[in-house]
Amino acid sequence: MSSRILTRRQMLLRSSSVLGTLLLAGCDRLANAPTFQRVLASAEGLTYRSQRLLLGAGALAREFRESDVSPVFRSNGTSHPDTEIYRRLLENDFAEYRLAVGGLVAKPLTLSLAALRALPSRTQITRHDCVEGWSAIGKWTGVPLSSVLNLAQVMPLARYVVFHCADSLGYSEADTYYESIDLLDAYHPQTILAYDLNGKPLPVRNGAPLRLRVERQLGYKQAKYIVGIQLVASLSGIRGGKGGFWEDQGYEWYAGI
Ligand SMILES: Nc1nc2c(c(=O)[nH]1)N[C@H]1C(S)=C(S)[C@@H](COP(=O)(O)O)O[C@H]1N2
Ligand SMILES: [Mo]
Repeated sequence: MSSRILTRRQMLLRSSSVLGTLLLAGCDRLANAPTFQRVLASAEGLTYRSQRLLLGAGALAREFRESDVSPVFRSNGTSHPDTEIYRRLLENDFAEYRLAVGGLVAKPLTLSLAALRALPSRTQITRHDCVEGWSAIGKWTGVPLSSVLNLAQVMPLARYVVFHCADSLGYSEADTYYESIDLLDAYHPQTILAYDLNGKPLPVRNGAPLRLRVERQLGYKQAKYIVGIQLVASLSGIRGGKGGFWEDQGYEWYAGI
């Protein structure tokens, strides 16, 4: 590469020596090599580690100005959950809503919306990128996930945060949406449990009453309709074992932008 200006993808590829060697060696012969599939399977892990190395664990996603906010923040996936649990919560305008925080924590919590709103908040204007090819800029207000985790006192064995949602995209009501992130993203300053969009309570279509914003990852990681947060040591025991509703269908778990 002669150009001094590297794209981020080139940098990521360069920084992963295994993948770099593979690319230089030419693909035809390698496609038949028995280890090739295994290396491909680990390429996602390489991207994840390379991105962390290059961008740093604490690097911030870009934030925008008020004037950049999209006039309409469209909805994707579930836009109106039709599960029994959600119908009941919506009936009373979320007065009975409680966020349950459990798993590997010393102090399991149940938090009402009032309790969440009473905690120090953070507001950020960020761009949401969906794999289906659309983006939107929104102003999100919520409580940093780190504050909630600190209240619950995360135990040393915990490595991932799992978000359980109230909507089902599957064939049964039990097949609810879920997502997960690691603790690096969980404690990142821009990772918030958002309750407001553009200065108003979240509309149902955008995840009322509480949704995740984890700004360095793609749209499907931004879990809506969160009712439970679970700290775990491994994702293998949860549902399909891949860490999320779409991940269980083959999407990548680390969806870095
Ligand atoms: N609970 C839940 N969260 C979800 C989804 C969903 O269907 N259910 N869809 C995901 C996808 S693919 C995207 S792009 C965003 C869409 O968020 P929006 O509806 O606010 O645009 O939510 C993500 N989080
Ligand atoms: Mo998406």
